[in-house]
Amino acid sequence: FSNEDDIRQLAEEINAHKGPWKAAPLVPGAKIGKETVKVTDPADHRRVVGEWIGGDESVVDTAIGNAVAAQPDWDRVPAEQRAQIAERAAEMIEAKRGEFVAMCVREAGKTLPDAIAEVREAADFCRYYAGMTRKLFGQPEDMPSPTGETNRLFLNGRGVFVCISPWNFPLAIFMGEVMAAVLSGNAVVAKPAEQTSLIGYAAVKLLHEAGVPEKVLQFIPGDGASVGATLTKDPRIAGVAFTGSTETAWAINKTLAARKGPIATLIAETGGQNAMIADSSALPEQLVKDVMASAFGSAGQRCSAARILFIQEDVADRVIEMLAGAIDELKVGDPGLLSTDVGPVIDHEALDGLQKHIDRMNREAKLIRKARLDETVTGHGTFLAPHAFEIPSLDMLEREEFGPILHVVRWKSGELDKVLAQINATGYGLTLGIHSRIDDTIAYVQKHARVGNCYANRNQVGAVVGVQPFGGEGLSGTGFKAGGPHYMLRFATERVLTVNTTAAG
Ligand code: TXE
Repeated sequence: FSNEDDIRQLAEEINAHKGPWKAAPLVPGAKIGKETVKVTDPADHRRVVGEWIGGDESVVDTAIGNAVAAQPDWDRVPAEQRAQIAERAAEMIEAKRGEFVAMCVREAGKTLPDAIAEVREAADFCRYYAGMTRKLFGQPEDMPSPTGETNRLFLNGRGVFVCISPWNFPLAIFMGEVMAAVLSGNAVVAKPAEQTSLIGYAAVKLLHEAGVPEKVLQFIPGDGASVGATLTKDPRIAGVAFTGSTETAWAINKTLAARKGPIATLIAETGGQNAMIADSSALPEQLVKDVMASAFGSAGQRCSAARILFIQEDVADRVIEMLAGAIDELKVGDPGLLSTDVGPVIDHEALDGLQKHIDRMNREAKLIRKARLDETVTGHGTFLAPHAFEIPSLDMLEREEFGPILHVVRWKSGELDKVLAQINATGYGLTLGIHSRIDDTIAYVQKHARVGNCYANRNQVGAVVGVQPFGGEGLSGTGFKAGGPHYMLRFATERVLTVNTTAAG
C-alpha cells in the first residue's frame, strides 16, 4: 500500500470497521473475570471503541503453567514448520489490513499513513523472523572437531518468555516481540499496553488462526503494576522482552534479579532523548522538512523522535524562521482524515504530563512557535498543539518528553565536540540525526555518538525490518536490534552435542 490511490482505497476499507472491539485473556482453562474496561477514541473520548477484561494473579498462574507444559513440544516442531506459520500470519495481516489500520487509528490515535506503515511493519516482522528461523534454527551448526569426535551446536528456545509491549506501536512492536520469542522455540505470555489491549487481542487471535498453538501463545491484558509485575516475578519464566519506559525496565530488572529460578534474560527497548545536529552546510529546506517529520510525526510519540535540534549559530535564525513557518502549516486533527498531519496523544495522563512540560518551557525558555488547534475539531480529544522552544542547553530538559515538542539549541563553530558530549551525557542512546554536506562530519558524528541508530541527511524516522535494524543502548535499551539478524539469538539457548565417533559399531 504505497501510493496515494492505494491509501485512498484503504481509507474506504477502513471506514467499514468502526468496532466496537473486544479483548479478554486468552488462557485455556483460566477463570476470566467479568469487570470490563472501556476504551475511548483518543481523537474524541466521547466515542467508545471497545472494551476489555483484564487478567489477575490466578489467570497469570494458569497461563504460566500452560506455557511451561507446552514449550518442550513446541521447541521440537521443525523450524520450517514454525517459519511457515509466521508467513501465513503475514498474509493474514495483509488480508485484514483494513481492520488493523482502523484499530490503530481509533484505539491508538495513529494517522492513516502511520497506521498503514504499522500494519506493514507487523507483516514484515513475521516474514523476516520466518527467514531467520530457517537460517538460525533450521540445522545445527557443525563445529570444527578433533579426529574421533563430532561437535554440533543446536539453538533451542529458553522456555517461557513474557512479552510486554507499549501503546505507541501497538501492532508492530507487539508482533515483533511475540514472533521473535515464539519462533525461537519459546512459549509466550503476552501483555499489551493497557491503552491498546484491543489490537493485541486481535493480533493473538490471528496468530492462533495461523497455527500457533493456544498454549504456546497466551494473552493477558491488564495493568503493568498488577498483571505485568505478577508475570515478571514468576520463578518459572526464562526471560522478558520489554518495550516501554526506562523506569519500567529498571523495575523489571530488579524483579527478575530478586526471584529464584532460571537466570532470566531481559531484552529491553526503552525511550530516547534524541537529537538532530545540523551544521551550516546543511540544505535548509531538506533540514526543516526532516526536523518536522522527526519531531512531530506520530505526535512525537515515536521512540526515535527528535526532541532536540542542535543548529549551528550562523544559520540558526534562518532555520528557526523556516521552522516557525512550517509549524504554522501543520494540520492537527482527526487521524482518520488523509489531510491530517498530527493526531492526538495517547491519553489524558500523557497530555497532562506534556502540558506541564510546556508550561515550564513557557516560563523558562523562548517559544519559537505553537501550532494552531481548531477546538471545534480537537475539543473532545487528547490533542496537544505541536510546540518548538529555544533553550540554551540540554540542562533544562527532564527525561523522555514523549510528545510533539521540539527544543532548539544553537551551537558555535568549532564546538561540535561539546554538542556530542551533551548528547552522550544524557545517557540515552537511541537515535541521532546529522545534517551536513561534509562527509567527514557525518563520519565523525557517527563515530563519537553513543547511539544505536544514526541517520544522515534525512529524517530520523525509519526502522524498516531487515533494512534498518532498530534499537538503542545505555538508558535506551539492551543493544541487540529488532528486525536485525542477531535479535532472535537473545531468545535462544545454545546446546552442544559431542559424539565420540570411534565408539560406533
Ligand atoms: O510506559 P510503561 P508508559 C516511554 C515514554 C513514555 C513513558 C511512559 O517516554 O512517556 O515511557 O509510557 C507495562 N512490570 N515510552 O507509561 O509504563 C505497561 O503495562 C511489568 C517509550 O506507557 O513503561 C506497558 O505494557 N510491566 C517507549 C509497558 O510496560 C509493566 C514506548 C510500557 O509501559 C510495569 C512507550 C511493571 N512494573 C513508552 N509497569 C518506546 N521505546 O517507544 C508498566 N508495565
